[in-house]
Amino acid sequence: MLIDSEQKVTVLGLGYIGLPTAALIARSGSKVTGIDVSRHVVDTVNSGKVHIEEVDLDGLVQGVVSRGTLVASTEVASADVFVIAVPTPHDEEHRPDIGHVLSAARAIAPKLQAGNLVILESTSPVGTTERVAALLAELRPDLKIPGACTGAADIFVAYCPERVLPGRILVELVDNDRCIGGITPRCARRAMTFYRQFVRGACVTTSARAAEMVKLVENSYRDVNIAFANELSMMAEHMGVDVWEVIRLANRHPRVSILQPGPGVGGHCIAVDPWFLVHGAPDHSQLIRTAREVNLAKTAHVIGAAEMLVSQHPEARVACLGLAFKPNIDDFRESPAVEVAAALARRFGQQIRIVEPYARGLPMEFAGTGAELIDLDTALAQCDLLIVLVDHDLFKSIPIEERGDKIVYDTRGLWLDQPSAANGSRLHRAA
Ligand code: SAJ
Repeated sequence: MLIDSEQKVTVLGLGYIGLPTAALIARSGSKVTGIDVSRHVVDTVNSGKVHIEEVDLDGLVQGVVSRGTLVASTEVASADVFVIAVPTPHDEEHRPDIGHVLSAARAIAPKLQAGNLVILESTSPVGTTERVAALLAELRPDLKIPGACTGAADIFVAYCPERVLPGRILVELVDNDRCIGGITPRCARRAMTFYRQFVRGACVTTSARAAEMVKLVENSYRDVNIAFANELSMMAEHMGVDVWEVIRLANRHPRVSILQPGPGVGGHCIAVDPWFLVHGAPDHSQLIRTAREVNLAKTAHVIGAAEMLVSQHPEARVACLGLAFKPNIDDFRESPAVEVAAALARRFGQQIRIVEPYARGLPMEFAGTGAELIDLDTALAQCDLLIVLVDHDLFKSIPIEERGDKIVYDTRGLWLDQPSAANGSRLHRAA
């Protein structure tokens, strides 16, 4: 990999993507300034520490900060390359909000010089990079901005989505292929040269609009496929069939690969990004919209089934196993497990205990409910009813001897050797 050690890079937004990206670029030799609106985040990074949990990130940040190749600031300074990695939230109606992206563009505009490269990495509705370029053109009429000028532009503007999996961010930032969309082909080529400095995966160029859509399509593809599995699980339960067995057998077909049902889809990407596509083309997105609705309905279905089970066993001590949005991580944002457990806690109060090896305390959703956080050994010793919400390795490893005498509602298909109080043929115990 070719490294330009004189290159100055500014990364705007020091969150789950921005901080690891800034640290990796700094490790590859460039001088990096990480910008964040939060003074706390800036101070934490400048002291060589991290404010987010991610495998190996603490050591990497400590190293690049102590070598002086990464510094954090609340003020944008001039640079050769600007990378925008700020959040793109959505409102109650799931409409995307690109306000932070446009604010970042406004902060960059006064610092821009001919030859600069501006890259948007935030997950964005199709057309956002063009809006960024248009805004820069409006704020800097002295510069020729791509898309808003004839002939060769003075700066380069491109879109390059991240596609990393939480828990593997540092590995995947380097190894995954990157899809790089330029406002013009020249912009894409310039951005590709930048990424090749620290990415080992292939860097493939396209237009900015196509790259924006690629990111949304990847997560929508996964959402639609999880919705298929979740719909099967509700259908199989209704028909008295074990969905896990059906999926396992169907997946023996060489061209079938069904994903796993669960209590719904969590996290801040797969449950959100499909709406960006739906809002971009509302009359042409029936399947993607319906998939979202099926995945939301699955959470409501699990809450209903769990509530019925607990009310059928008023004397039982209940343990909900897991709160994270997926296995083996400490991220509880948009987690269906939190939604289910908190609904039970609100209705049944002290009857509900929570086991979450990755939590130090219960999230605010449980405030005032009387539910208690306990460890796994205590739950196995004291509880009669187990509701499996997350497939943490720790739960997978519980042998049948320690749970065989309990009533189980297994939403993840974790313990296939034990009847479950839902999911079709393993229904006997709740009946
Ligand atoms: N899930 C199921 N059944 C499955 C697989 C997943 O119910 O068979 C659920 C999980 O339990 C979880 C949710 O889906 O609640 C999402 O988990 P995930 O591991 O599928 O994905 P994320 O949200 O951690 O990361 C995704 C990834 N996108 C794709 O796999 C297409 C990642 O590569 C993206 O970078 C990330 O979104 C992002 O930042 O957009």
